[in-house]
Amino acid sequence: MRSVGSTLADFEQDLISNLYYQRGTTLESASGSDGYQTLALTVRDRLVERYARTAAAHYEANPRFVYYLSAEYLLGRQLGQNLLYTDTERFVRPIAADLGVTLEDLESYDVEPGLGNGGLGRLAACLMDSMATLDIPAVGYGIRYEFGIFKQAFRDGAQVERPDDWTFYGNPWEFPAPDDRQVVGFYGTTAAALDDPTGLRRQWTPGEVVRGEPSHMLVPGYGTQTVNIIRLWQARASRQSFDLSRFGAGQYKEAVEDIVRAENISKVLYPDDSTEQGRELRLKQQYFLVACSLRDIIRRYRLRNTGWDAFPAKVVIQLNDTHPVMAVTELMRLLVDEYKLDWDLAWSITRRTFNYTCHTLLPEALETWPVAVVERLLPRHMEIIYAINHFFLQEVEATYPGDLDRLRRLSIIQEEPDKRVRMAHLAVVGSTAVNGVAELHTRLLAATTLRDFAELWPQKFHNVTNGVTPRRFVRLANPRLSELITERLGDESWLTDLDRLEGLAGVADDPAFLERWRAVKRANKVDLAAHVERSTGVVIDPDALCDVMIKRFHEYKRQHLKLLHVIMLFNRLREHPDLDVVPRTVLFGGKAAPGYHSMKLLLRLVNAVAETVNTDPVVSRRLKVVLPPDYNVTRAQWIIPAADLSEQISLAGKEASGTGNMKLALNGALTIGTLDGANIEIRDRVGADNFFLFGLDAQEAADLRRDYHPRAYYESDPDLRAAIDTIAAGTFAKGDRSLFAPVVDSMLGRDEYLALADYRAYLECQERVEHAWRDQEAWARMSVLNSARSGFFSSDRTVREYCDRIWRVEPVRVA
Ligand code: CBF
Repeated sequence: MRSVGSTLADFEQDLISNLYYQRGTTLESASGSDGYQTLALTVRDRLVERYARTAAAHYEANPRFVYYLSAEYLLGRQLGQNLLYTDTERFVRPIAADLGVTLEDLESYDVEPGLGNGGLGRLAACLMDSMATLDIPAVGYGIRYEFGIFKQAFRDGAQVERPDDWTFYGNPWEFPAPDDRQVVGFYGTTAAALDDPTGLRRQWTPGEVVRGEPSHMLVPGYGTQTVNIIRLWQARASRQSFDLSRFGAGQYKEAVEDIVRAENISKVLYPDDSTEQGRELRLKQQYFLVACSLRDIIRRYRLRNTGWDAFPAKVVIQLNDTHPVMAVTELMRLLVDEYKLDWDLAWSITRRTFNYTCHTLLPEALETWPVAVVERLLPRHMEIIYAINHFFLQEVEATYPGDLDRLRRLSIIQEEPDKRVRMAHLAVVGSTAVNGVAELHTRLLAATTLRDFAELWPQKFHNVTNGVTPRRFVRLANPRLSELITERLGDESWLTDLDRLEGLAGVADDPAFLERWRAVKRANKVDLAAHVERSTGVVIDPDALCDVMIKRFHEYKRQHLKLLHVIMLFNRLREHPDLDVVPRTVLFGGKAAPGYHSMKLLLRLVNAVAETVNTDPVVSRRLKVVLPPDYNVTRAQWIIPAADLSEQISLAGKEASGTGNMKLALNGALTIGTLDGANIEIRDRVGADNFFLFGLDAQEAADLRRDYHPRAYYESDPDLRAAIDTIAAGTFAKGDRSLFAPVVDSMLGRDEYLALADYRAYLECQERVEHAWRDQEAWARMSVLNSARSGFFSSDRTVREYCDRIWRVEPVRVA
């Protein structure tokens, strides 16, 4: 086989031949999309070769593999990353220039696969990147949703969701692998297995069968030869599903019914679960993912191993939150029913194979499934859950004899108000290690949400603080800053050893360096201003403080607290047009779940405030508010390098970790934040003087919540009252008092996340921000120190911790 060459001439030659043989066109008639696809294929060829060598090295070494099971991956655009990782960008720029296009033109065709919602999916992508970079043998498993996270648009300020047909023009980065398809069953009946006197082995006859077809995306490591893969499953009907006779009889809809039902499984990311069918479809998706993946894991294991004893030594499966937790029961079913292992041995293998990462503290985010739904969809799995629970509760009873209350609390089955399977409990019972994603989160998990488990098995609980990949979120997102850092540190090794950023601290007092640091930020703000103008029509001032709140819209994250601050500024500037305030651009970015009506209304309010502020001739000179639509990984890469201030203002004790906070700090934004999630660790590292802290801590918040009266804050704080009254008066709704009344009612009536209690402290803290901003050199110094001391938040460090403490895997070098 001809191997790809490494020179410019080889690259050019490959481009021409891919254009010709793969796209079937010529230079003269190629479209922009042909240009992009050709480039992508040419870069991909370079990765394929490395992937082939990786596969061979892994086969040879037969190492312990990490299998990462995740319902979500937010990978971001692939072209820029793969050019960097193959060191071919230097070829492309001159070739593109000769052809009269820019790399940026070509990149605009690169569609990001939106196979996730937010932090959890992006974390999965960062960990996969770091595993490859650290030469860890790993495979990610996920679902190839036909439609990823919806595209957000605004109509009259309200969010409208448009389907994300991300593969419409074809995705050059993935390889279909139909030979590795799997068959998955649902519904049906179970019966006793004749050969099993214990009654623990049974036979399941599914009532419906679908195929899972994989394709894989390549995940290259940076600065190494390893290329791992993420395998994504798409549901297909079995071949017999097309009803030819019905079609012949003109019953076209009925003829394809089975096909449609099967393919719906991987149709969309997170089917709406407000209906019974939606809930069932979501569970079906989850089981589909784990059933396909486990069969594939076993297939891979058996390529080099025989018997089952070595299974936990060769296979470690990380459950990314509760979505893939049905894998615990599926592995038991495979081992006991299909491979005829005895229950105890199967359970010991299962428990030693799985680990579980919990990403939340919100009780409503810990999944539970109605027993009735599980029984119908996965009858055999429900039996297995009952059996696991039975043996587990015996263990509990032996440890705490007679403690019925504890049994009830620990049980995998919730009895009241309705019978449900608690997936987090199943995950903890079926795993060796359980981890939270930031120190506070892990501590609170063990003290509250999973307290009984932490008492029962303290050794199971670990903390692994999240991290982010510096390759995407510094090098690719912020080339100007990367160049300056490299120049200062002497080489690019900081990209794989992020603690080296500490070397910047030595120049944090050097005025010439600070000047250059500020110039980088300003240039990034000019770029951002162009993006913002293009997407919103609003012109923003690159010299204004760029105040950024980018994340999913969720009540606990408290975008409404930020908005109350904006409205206070608006009121002040209207009353005192000459007031000396720091010019600011407040940039929001984020989507609200389609069924999350209160947050959709809040988005609408943000847009309405933006419209009022930006068109006010007096206010808009000092304050701008923008909400560019469709926040995603690509847009994050535009916004983060330009941010001066990072808003991390969730109610303490609610944000598990946050990772946007890390990306922003690494790029030199200063954080204004509460003592929540990883903010605490960021503050510990960057130093209290370089972090704007405000608000209740987790304990104070929990105490206050017991007897909380938001109205009292409203009544005693004139600024707060004025801000809320401005909304209530219909100022942002052309006088309509009813449109945003639910926002006001929610703040005054319930204020679930104590925004009003934190309001005054937040305002005072914003005044400290203003004061600090007025000394631009001091601000730049703080900014440098934020980057310099955030090396800890590299996902390479996160992966190393998983490897050392949980996975116990070793790297395999690829020649
Ligand atoms: O751990 C990664 C992220 O996961 C979430 O986004 C999640 O979906 N549970 C959390 O909300 C974040 O705090 C966390 O950083």
